[in-house]
Amino acid sequence: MIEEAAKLLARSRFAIAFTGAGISAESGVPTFRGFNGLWKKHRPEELATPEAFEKDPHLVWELYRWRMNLIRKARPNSAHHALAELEEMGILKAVITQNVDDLHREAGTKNLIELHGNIFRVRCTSCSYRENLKESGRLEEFLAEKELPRCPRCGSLLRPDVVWFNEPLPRKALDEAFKLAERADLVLVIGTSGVVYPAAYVPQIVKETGGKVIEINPEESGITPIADVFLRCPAGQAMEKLMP
Ligand code: BJW
Ligand code: ZN
Repeated sequence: MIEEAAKLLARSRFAIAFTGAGISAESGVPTFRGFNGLWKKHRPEELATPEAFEKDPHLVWELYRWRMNLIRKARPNSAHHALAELEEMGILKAVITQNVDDLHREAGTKNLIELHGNIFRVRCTSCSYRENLKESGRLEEFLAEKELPRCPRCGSLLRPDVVWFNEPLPRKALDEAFKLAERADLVLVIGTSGVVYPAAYVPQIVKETGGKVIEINPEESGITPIADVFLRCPAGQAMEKLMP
């Protein structure tokens, strides 16, 4: 199986990667669903919604501050590094991620498309104010604060700049992801349950337009039925073996 996948990768002319929470599991970031899929005992479908935020912004911010704090201490693992290396080698053209954890960027991936936003960015619920807390150097201060975060420009409530259920994905990122999927002759699908749309269309588009699908996941997922090669193992282990 690994040999077959390595052959497909070596022969591909336009490969992309599509990643989910499972690629960061070995970095200590909990996934949303499945084994180890604890999101502080809450279902993402219940709390990752604009309705939950409206009803109880304290609870949602408590959870996001907890996750920000956990994620900022996490380091990219061998799978993130392998993808950055494949890009450097000219084999991989882009990484399309559903993750908000910034670990692909930390690993050095340049052409990164974030479909569900980034946990280190906040934005105002009223005006156009946006801030990347890592870049502004305000992350420590932000995490130490217990009060609801307010917009420095207009005083309204700030929210995480991520995509919750029933919210549209960032237009430019989604268009770009679909275009890349149409062009790709191979997609490496790593660590996603493949049940959240429209993101999950990415590997489907690759398949429908004649490309190959290699899936890496210790469990079967929504993508497994269309996978040409299914590597049933953790991301780090599989990527180390796959590297040319
Ligand atoms: C390992 C591993 C190891 C473990 N190595 N692997 C079409 C059909 C059906 C439904 C819909 C549809 N279109 C839209 C919908 C509705 C909805 C949806 O998809 N619902 C389904 C769940 C039923 N979609 C939406 O609401 C989206 N918005 C939308 O469609 O808007 C339309 C609109 C248009 C115009 C105006 C208004 C609206 C938005 C979806 C947003 C998802 N947001 C979240 C939270 C992000 C913020 C945050 O992180 O805080 O995104 S939810 C959560 O799920 C997160 C993830 O990115 C996403 C996907 O999860 P992922 O990454 O797959 O993680 P897991 O935990 O599910 O899986 C981990 C996998 O790793 C497992 O398989 C493990 O086995 C594996 N694994 N260890 C490799 N070591
Ligand atoms: Zn504002």
